[in-house]
Amino acid sequence: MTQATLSERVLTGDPRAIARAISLIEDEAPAGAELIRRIFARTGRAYLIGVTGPPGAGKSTLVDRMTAQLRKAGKTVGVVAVDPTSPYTGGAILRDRVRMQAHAGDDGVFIRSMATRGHLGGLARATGEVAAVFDASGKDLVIIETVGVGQDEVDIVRTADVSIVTIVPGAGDEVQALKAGLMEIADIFVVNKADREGADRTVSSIEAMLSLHTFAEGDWRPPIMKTEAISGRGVPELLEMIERFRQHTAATQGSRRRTRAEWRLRELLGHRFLQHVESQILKAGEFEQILDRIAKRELDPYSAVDGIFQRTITPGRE
Ligand SMILES: Nc1nc2c(ncn2[C@@H]2O[C@H](COP(=O)(O)OP(=O)(O)O)[C@@H](O)[C@H]2O)c(=O)[nH]1
Ligand SMILES: [Mg+2]
Repeated sequence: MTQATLSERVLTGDPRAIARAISLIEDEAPAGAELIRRIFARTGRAYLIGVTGPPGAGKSTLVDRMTAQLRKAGKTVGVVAVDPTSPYTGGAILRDRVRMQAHAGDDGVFIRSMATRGHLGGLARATGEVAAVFDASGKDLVIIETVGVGQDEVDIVRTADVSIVTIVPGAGDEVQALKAGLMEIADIFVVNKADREGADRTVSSIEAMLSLHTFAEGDWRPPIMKTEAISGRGVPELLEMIERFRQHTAATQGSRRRTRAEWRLRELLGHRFLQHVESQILKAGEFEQILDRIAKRELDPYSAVDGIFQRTITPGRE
């Protein structure tokens, strides 16, 4: 498949072309960047839903239910699931195979798990690009599932059009964790596994946290929804709430997308610069030598960066 035909086929929604495109992105192949260039003008139509929360909260189950419900309403959906913390990556991928099976033969759904290969910054970038592929391929909605642990995952979700934070009953720790950061990114809270004891208590503790925050008139106050992803209970209400949020933020969606563009631009630029430094400026092994000197306190990191930066902007200088 040539680049031109690949991008054209992605734009028609061809699942095989989408799969190929995602592999190029995952491999960080130059062809992946070229593909993004070709499809970029056709992105920006899909609505991006970020779903985050601790491992085991039921995010994947919930996303499946949401997908099924959206399909019933005639919407097309792309799902990208990222779980870098899972020691069972093999298992996660296996589960996602099962998830894909459930939608086999339906071109209106595409589900993809992202492998991590150890670098999270790259993962955040790749997730955004996979979302762009789904978007360009004509999917109405793109759901991004990530484990809410690190800054990168939080960044991924923060830049979605709507961010959903999932939590499970009896999770005192998780509510603590929410305070530490997830709290500020939630547009909608979901207490999943509402069939379990303590769901109302969890709702109350989130409510208590929210009450510490003052919302100006007209501000969106994050609602707290209860769901049972296993049975699907509460999922239609959640989708309705997403729609309400979408309407509420219609006027500000542009600035949110601009923030997303800014974040991606900065990230890409930083990545490109670092790549250039590592491959063109530093000699083989020099990065490690600098690290060693910093570790031994012979060199401070600011001076190290100054030196490298000078060499980068004035090539030929040692
Ligand atoms: N009791 C109960 N279990 C659930 C519910 N939703 C998901 N689970 C189970 O929780 C486990 C983790 O679900 P999964 O979707 O993989 O969680 P993720 O790690 O957040 O993606 C699985 O065994 C699910 O069957 C629910 O509403 N109630
Ligand atoms: Mg999952």
